[in-house]
Amino acid sequence: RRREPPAPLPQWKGRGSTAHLREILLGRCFSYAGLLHPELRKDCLKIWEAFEKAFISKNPCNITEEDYQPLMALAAHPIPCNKTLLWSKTNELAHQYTKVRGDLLTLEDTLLGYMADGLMWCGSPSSAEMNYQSCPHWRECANNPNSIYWKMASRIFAEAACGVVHVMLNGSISQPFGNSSIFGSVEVHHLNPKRVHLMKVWVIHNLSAQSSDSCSKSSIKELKSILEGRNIAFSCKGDHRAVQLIQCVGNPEEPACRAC
Ligand code: N1C
Repeated sequence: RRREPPAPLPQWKGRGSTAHLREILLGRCFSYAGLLHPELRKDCLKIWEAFEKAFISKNPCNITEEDYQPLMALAAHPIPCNKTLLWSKTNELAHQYTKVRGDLLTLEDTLLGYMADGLMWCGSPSSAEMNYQSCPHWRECANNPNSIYWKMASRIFAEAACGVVHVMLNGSISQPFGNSSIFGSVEVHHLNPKRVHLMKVWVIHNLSAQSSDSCSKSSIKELKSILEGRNIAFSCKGDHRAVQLIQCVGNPEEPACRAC
């Protein structure tokens, strides 16, 4: 009797699930929740099962926040007031800053961000396996497992913020505040004005670019007006010395670094 060959997995344009995803995610969970923050008392096996259940055997273009609800509930933990650092298009620098200074926390310094940082994952309706070959690129479909995860984790992170919130934006691109970025479309709109009274914006430049007056750029003014419309005060700084010193560690010969 002839057996049907397994149905081929769909070919998407994005990179496939990260090899050894289970081991990496579990390892990161044990490292964050077991070693770094044992007081959180998280059950990492349960967290992995909830993670997997969100997208396994499902159409990777049809993922909803509901799929991730159980995971987000299991992994949630408190974040202290005045410690939130948001960012957009400054991924590396923002994380270097929190590592060096230790006074602010990004989403990657929470369990949900720490576990998933840099990883890719998706499944397919015809199989109980992960698709290691390819996953939908966000341009193919917005409701893919990765995009929904970051959107939802970012929303929860913003909702939990209180006191003063910081954001690091990239002043070397034409729109430091982009209203289709996760920062511009999700986080800004989910800060709770009853708990967050001020957003401090840092606009960072490439060392080689002469720093123009970035805080007066129209893109930053748009952010100011959205925040003030939501009753959250706004302040902006075009050059932050501690951040520039971090940039200078990597490029000590830059003219901008000579006076450091
Ligand atoms: O779309 P963005 O930036 O504005 O998203 C950044 C914003 C931060 O404030 C974070 O709190 O949203 C949160 N966030 C992450 O923490 C994160 N880690 C990794 C959003 N996205 C994150 N990623 C991946 O980077 C994810 O794949 C997402 O699509 C990109 C967004 O980066 P961006 O455009 O520079």
